Amino acid sequence: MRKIVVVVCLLSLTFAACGRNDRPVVDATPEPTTINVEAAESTGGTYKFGVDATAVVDNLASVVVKNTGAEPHQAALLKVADGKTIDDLKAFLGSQGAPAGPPPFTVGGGTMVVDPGGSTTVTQALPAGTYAFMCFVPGPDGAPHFVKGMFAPITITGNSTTSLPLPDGENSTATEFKYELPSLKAGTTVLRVKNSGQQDHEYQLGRVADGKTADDALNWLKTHQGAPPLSLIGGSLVGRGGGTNSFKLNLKKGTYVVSCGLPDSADGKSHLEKGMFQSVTIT
Ligand SMILES: [Cu+2]
Repeated sequence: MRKIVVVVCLLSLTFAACGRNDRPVVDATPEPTTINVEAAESTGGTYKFGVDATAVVDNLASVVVKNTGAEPHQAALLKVADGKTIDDLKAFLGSQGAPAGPPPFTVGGGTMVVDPGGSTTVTQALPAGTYAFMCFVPGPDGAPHFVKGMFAPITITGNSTTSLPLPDGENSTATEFKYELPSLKAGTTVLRVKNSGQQDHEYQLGRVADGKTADDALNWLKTHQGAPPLSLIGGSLVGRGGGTNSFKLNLKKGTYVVSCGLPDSADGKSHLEKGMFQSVTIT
């Protein structure tokens, strides 16, 4: 069989057209494995992820989140710390007040919030370990969706590298307490986001509604009062210590914003309050 493949490659006079198995091993770039996550409410006030979790080859994954529900959802990824379990993670998240000891998890990436009917994809390294997809969006009663069932463990085998090659694209960074954005144009763009700070950060993207401004979006993100003047279009969660991931955007003319709502590790104030918000106008 291999002989036939090689002959076809030679005949086509372009090795690029052949599958990756035919390339020399030194040039092998892993193709991300797709993990589809469907997020929706179901009957009886429960919230569910449908995770199509096949084995992740080469520890590089594209997490594709489709929101088929009626509320905004995300699929953040928390990675259970070495020596800890999913039950330790649940116990920590369910404890009241300040839990004792260090958190039994690190931020493993995943997506930020996408509005109903929307979809967002994050491509990232997934080092071997136990993870949980979680949605932190509050429901009508204020409790986060993960408490109501939007919590899906996933085990990744393989190696533990975090330095896998991501798709080519424009680089952007998140740090305390600001973003650096490349110049962006209308059309399809791949953003590669790196956390160069000391704390975990969100890279929540929103598109400001026509007739509204970036200030309107900032005020709403701080207060959540009234109808949202922006649509939430996804983005990624990037862990401290160099967390990196990438996602594809289809930008149209208009104003977009990126923001982080995580609490500061020192004083508990939201990173948004500390200035972690930036707008960009696409012309
Ligand atoms: Cu932040």
